[in-house]
Amino acid sequence: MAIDTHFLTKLGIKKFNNGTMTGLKSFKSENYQPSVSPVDGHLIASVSTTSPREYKKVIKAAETAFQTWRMVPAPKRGEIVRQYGDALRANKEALGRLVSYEMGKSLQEGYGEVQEMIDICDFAVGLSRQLYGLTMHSERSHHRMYEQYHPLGIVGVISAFNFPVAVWSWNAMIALVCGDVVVWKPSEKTPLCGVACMNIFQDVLQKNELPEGIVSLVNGDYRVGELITHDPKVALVSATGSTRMGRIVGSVVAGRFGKSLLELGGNNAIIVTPEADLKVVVTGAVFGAVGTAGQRCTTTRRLIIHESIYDKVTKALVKAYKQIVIGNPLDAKNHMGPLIDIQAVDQYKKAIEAIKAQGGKMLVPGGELSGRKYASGCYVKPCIAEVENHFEIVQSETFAPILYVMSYKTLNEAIKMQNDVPQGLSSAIMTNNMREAEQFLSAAGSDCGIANVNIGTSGAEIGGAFGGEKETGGGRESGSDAWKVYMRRQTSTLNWGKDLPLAQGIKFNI
Ligand code: UN1
Repeated sequence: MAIDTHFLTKLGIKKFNNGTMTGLKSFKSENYQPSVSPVDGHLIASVSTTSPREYKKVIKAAETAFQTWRMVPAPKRGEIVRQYGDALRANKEALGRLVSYEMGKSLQEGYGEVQEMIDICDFAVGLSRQLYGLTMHSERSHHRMYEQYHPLGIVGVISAFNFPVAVWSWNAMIALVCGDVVVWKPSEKTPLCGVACMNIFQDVLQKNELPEGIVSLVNGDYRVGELITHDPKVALVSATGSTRMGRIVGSVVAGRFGKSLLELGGNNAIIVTPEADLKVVVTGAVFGAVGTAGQRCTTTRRLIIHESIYDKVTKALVKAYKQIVIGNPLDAKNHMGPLIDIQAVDQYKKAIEAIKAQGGKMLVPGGELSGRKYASGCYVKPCIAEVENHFEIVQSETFAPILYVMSYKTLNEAIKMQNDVPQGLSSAIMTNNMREAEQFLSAAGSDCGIANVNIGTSGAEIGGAFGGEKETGGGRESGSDAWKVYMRRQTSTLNWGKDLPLAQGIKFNI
């Protein structure tokens, strides 16, 4: 499989040039880390990693940049984000290809990720004029009371391989209009996506004669992440990844009274009622389970199907799975690309073994794909397993295209099953019955951060707050009022009278 990698040059990544270091171009690193494509197994480039000494310099530059950035009026900060959005539009083709090549998702989804970045830029530009606080009526005469939001300082973003550019943007674009500066550690599996985003942003900063420390990149494995989580200079740590990682990040950051925003594992289910449209069910479930090769935190992992339509729905799914074409994700005729690496293939195979050992039955068998087309060793078949919700393997998140199916008798029982997992990110119901839909969305319904009707569990828009409950970590990123996490709230009371009345009617005469 010969892949044209011209897009790398367009993004300022010179092949095999030992990579580009951080937003601070002056640094030279001693250590390099290879980025290998799961698509064809080729080394794309080696990227320099950040040493603890370099990390300190990055933080120093970020601190200095914050002194300037926090005093730039918010709508002017929005203007910088607007320019970044324009630069992304100009680079959508190249960046979308890089996402697809370095991460392995389909080209359509690679473009979709860049579109998600553009959308959040637009959202953030509007937000830059709407960072509203409330005003309150003071109980004291000639007093005015109001609240205002100020930037926090340095925001650390630790992102995962599966959305190598969009999730950083959700955080960074909002943080930037809020007046924060951003230090980003991308996944060590997709560092070039980080380098490319940074090159584009640094161009915008340079054109506007702004300090380069406003956004920077640190690169490396979990040890670089630890530098961020332990650093009291990083006011907010926004981390996306596994529940295991989030548990550590959350407790370390809480231990130093920092703020954290966690977006962790999901175990997302769709309830299919007898009043669902079969076409909507099949499209929603298959895209939800197979899109991004099952490596979204919003991936549909469980289908809870009413017993009266169980055979019909599972038959339709088995038929649809036969149509799925797997291969080079840069080729538009393939629906599904590879998993991220060989370790992920191992996890997938182990999960299938566990399903069988715990009493599950494969309706569509899985397995690793071999042959020249799949020489990277990262391609697998999407599979469907009939299970029970309480199985240990079903209760945990396997980042792979494995869809669990199970049946239910009453909607109460289905909702209980949907909620009966440790995670709480996304959920859906397929029904045309208003009562069923409203019950699912009620306080006695889904316990997840996202609850959809007649839509799959994945593919959320940026305008809503994104995140989930329980082991998903409780954080909210992206739209709605998620911006408030990136700012500190200050309540101010101003006395414009000539006396000093005390609150609560207290008298203190001297
Ligand atoms: C993730 O998998 O971490 O809702 C993010 C979705 C995408 C984002 C997923 N918009 O599926």
